[in-house]
Amino acid sequence: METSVCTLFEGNYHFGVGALVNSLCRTGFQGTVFAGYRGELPEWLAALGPSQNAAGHTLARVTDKVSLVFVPMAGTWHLTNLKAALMLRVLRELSPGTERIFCFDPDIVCLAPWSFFEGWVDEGVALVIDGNFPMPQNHPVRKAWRRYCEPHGLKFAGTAQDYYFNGGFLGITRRDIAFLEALQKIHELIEPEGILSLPMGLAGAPEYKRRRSYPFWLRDQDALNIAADLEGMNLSPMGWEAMGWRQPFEFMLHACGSPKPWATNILREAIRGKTPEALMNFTFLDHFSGPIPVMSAEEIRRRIWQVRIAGAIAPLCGALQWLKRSR
Ligand SMILES: [Mn+2]
Repeated sequence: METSVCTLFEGNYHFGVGALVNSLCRTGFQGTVFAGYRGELPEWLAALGPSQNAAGHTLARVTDKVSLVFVPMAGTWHLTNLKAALMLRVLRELSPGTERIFCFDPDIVCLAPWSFFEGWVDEGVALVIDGNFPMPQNHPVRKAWRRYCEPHGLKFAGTAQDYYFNGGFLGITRRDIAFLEALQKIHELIEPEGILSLPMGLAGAPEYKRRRSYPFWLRDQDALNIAADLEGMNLSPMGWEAMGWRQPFEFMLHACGSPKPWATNILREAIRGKTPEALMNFTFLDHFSGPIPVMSAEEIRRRIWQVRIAGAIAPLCGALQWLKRSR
């Protein structure tokens, strides 16, 4: 059975794409990674001797088992709202033989054996519970989703129970393609809200939309949770451990905070009192080396020292911040 992976990136998130693909190679994944992107292709691509595939997309062979295809993403929607669109396009057009498909944020690395992911998705739509769990069925935000979507024919069944899922990961088999179709339809239903092109946090939107009391504040993640709650969805959820937010750290690591493990401001943030997340930073640095040479060995060593120094000085710098604190 063919398996494909999707991810979406722009700007310096290409570092994360390299780490994600390297992690997939190490877990035993075999297949194609489709990386939707806007802007420049990564500099590290040159080392892989890229070519063009029949569809005219840039193709790189990472190993004899793993290929990487770069798919330019049109339109103005923020890339995070294009996960369903890219996954559907892979299933219907770019890789019609694909039976299992996964979408990972580029700030995720996989640690579990790939056979685990395959078994997981064979049980149903693979999702991971978010830090904002629980969101009870009668939560006012959930109620608002229903009021908004039901007049458009969506039928809520409470499948998602009290869960609230993280938008960084999604896995489905072709059998569950209705999930992706529903997700795409939900994006289209909320498009008139005027928020799908805006960055995380909805900067640029009216003030009342830039807070959780607005039902679509986390637009892509909220859409995912609406889809999960609909009639006929067969979910296969995991808890926080799947994202590496609690032990055991064996499935994925999702570096959802900031600064990202590839950021160059780790020391500056430490001076402001922010301690780098050791597990996230060291694991990503470990995944920058290969098979894709995301960074040189020398650069990785330099960054390991930056994280060490940042971790050592941040508590003291944080303590000094308290002396200036007013509330
Ligand atoms: Mn993320």
